[in-house]
Amino acid sequence: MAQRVVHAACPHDCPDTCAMLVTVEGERATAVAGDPEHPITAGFLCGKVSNYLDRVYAEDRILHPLARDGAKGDGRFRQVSWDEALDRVAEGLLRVRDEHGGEAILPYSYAGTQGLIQGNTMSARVMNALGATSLERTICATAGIAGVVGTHGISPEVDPEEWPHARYVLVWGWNPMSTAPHLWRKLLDARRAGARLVVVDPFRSRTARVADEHLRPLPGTDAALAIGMMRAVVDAGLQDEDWCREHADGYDDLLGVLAEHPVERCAEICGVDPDTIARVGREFAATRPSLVRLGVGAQRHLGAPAAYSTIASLPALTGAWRDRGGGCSYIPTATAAAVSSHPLERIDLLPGPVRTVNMAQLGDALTDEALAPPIRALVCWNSNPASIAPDQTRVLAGLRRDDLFTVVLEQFMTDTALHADVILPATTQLEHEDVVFSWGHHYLTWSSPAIEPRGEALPNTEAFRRLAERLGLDDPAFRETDRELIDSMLASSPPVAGRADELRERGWIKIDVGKGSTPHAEGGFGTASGRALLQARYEPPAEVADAELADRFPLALVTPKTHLFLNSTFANQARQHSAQPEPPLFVHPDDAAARGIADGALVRVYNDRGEFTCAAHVSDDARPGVLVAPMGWWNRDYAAGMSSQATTSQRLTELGHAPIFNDNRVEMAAAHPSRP
Ligand SMILES: Nc1nc2c(c(=O)[nH]1)N[C@H]1C(S)=C(S)[C@@H](COP(=O)(O)OP(=O)(O)OC[C@H]3O[C@@H](n4cnc5c(=O)[nH]c(N)nc54)[C@H](O)[C@@H]3O)O[C@H]1N2
Ligand SMILES: Nc1nc2c(c(=O)[nH]1)N[C@H]1C(S)=C(S)[C@@H](COP(=O)(O)OP(=O)(O)OC[C@H]3O[C@@H](n4cnc5c(=O)[nH]c(N)nc54)[C@H](O)[C@@H]3O)O[C@H]1N2
Ligand code: SF4
Ligand SMILES: [Mo]
Repeated sequence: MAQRVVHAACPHDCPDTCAMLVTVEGERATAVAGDPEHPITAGFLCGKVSNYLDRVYAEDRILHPLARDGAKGDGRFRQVSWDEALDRVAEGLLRVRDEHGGEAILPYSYAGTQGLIQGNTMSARVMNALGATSLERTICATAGIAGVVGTHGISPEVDPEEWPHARYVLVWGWNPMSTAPHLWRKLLDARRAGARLVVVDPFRSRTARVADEHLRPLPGTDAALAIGMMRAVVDAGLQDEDWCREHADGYDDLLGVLAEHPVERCAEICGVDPDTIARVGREFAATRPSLVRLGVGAQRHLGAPAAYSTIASLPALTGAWRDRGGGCSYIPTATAAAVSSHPLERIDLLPGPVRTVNMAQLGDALTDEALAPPIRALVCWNSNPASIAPDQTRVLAGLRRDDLFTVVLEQFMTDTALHADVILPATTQLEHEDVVFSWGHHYLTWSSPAIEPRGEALPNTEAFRRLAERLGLDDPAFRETDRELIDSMLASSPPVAGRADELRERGWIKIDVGKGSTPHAEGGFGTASGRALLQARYEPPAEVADAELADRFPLALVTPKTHLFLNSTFANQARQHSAQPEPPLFVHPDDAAARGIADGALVRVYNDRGEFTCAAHVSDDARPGVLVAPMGWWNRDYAAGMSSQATTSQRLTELGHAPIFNDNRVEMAAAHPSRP
């Protein structure tokens, strides 16, 4: 049979944004592989996505519109036609708008696909035209972005293709072996050439396990650790004063703050040995090139914006930006934002100003009786809030409200879809066209449809186009095709304008923002002054540092990512699930012994917000006083039907408005059979 190979892009929320090659025979995709030509993908896909065809062709995919036929959450639906489904959705949304105003409608979406077109384009137009509440989409990395941008401004940062030049790498709150396996290989290249790798993480993650050295601060105390390192740098005279005076502000103030912060005091706060802090600080300053690579994990704390500003100041203080492969990387904001779908959202379609609800406060938004107008309709795509939003007890209580009209566009029957009134079947990446950005490297990737949509599935854009028609929205904006959306986005993005053909033909192009291989050797920072702003501020975590709360809830809980799921995606797929069938809770032997908990025993973990039950893995992979419950499993995998998300908080950081998932106090006890 005739065989062809189609350029696609992994759409999942991962900094690696892999270029995929899809083999198609006749009507059917028969293989997916990483593009061997792509400098980051290097010919392989990760263990989450290498069997992507199992997802596309899964028997339990939602392939037809469904209408609820039972109580919310019990999973009884009946198949309906697209016509009937769209009539119901249009009728439901118009009724809510007429009775309570457009703001009673809440859109809810995140990065289920990172495709710029299937993300939030036609959907945004429809929501804007309805005058729906605006969703603040800051559930992931914005606390850290606020922090590093405060120090070095919008920047391409250190291109991962330059990382192999580094000879000292501080991996800070990042577990790339699981969460960015292709970027990880760039650090392996550096190691092969002799780099030392130091991981900063309370948990012995896969990455920490193979590092040369592992520092284990208490969650949320990273700023204290970084201040201790900077103090040791200055005590040893290893700072790069010339570079700082030429390219940074705040140098003298920084010295003043450091003078008041002896390493020993920092060590007490973060729980890392002072000699180790001082030595690692001096090694970082004395080795060239030296690189700090921040992860997303260390910024889920109340003090994270200040912490990320502080950590980003360490490589500036030591002049690390001078060298190829030296400096600071977190998210290359300059390249990630170079191609933006924001103008496609058409905020001009809004009838007037609307309120904003933060996506991490969905629980409150759905249950707060004082909210005026109340949320009466929820339209959800590219996200699974029943699993990934904090304070699950409140989120589920909201989703179960009988007076809430819920529409979910999905590929699978997630915990969120289970609560829908109407479910619309969504295509996978092989069935629609898109352009995918990266928040880890500097490439933009094209994704062609390889096969026809399965069943009656439709791309998000097409579902919203048809809905617009049902709603009587007749602006030409609601008839633009996906290709027209892509073309206008690329044409209005200067670094890629005129390169659409190249992008489509090769599958990917590198975004060049003109900063070269050492973007800030001579300053040129994205701050207003063009100079870096040196900072050293420790703002304590909300719960971890709360001594009173610690009396009742003596343990800190962190809920990082797990190896074979991507957030809650893939947790329902047979291969991935069978490799990690149960959610583990890592418990240090001392904490287990103090509570009479044996390895493998079921434990109940609780605080004032909620509780969950799962099996204890007693191991010093956990730090004393800190429990680790990787996230992503669906609720049915937990003994009592609630996940670790039942304990997490809806509180937000001040800068960046991000949730503080890893700033969480709990207690645990053996779970008795009578109390599952
Ligand atoms: N396999 C897999 N890959 C993924 C994802 C996934 O779910 N699974 N999710 C994707 C998404 S959306 C994102 S945002 C990225 C996230 O990628 P990462 O940043 O790697 O995410 P996490 O696993 O949440 O956190 C990394 C580490 O930070 C540690 N940590 C927690 N609190 C602190 C702290 O206070 N200080 C320090 N120093 N460390 C701390 C955790 O123990 C964890 O080992 O990964 C993406 N890739
Ligand atoms: N406790 C705790 N909670 C966390 C985190 C944590 O570290 N700890 N991390 C947070 C972070 S960093 C993030 S980014 C969020 C992630 O939160 P979400 O973005 O909600 O992530 P997923 O769980 O992957 O859900 C994405 C959903 O989109 C669907 N989907 C994929 N492609 C398409 C498509 O083309 N169309 C439609 N309609 N649907 C599609 C998938 O089937 C999946 O169900 O979770 C946050 N929650
Ligand atoms: S999830 Fe990440 S590493 Fe895996 S294929 Fe997708 S982009 Fe690549
Ligand atoms: Mo994320």
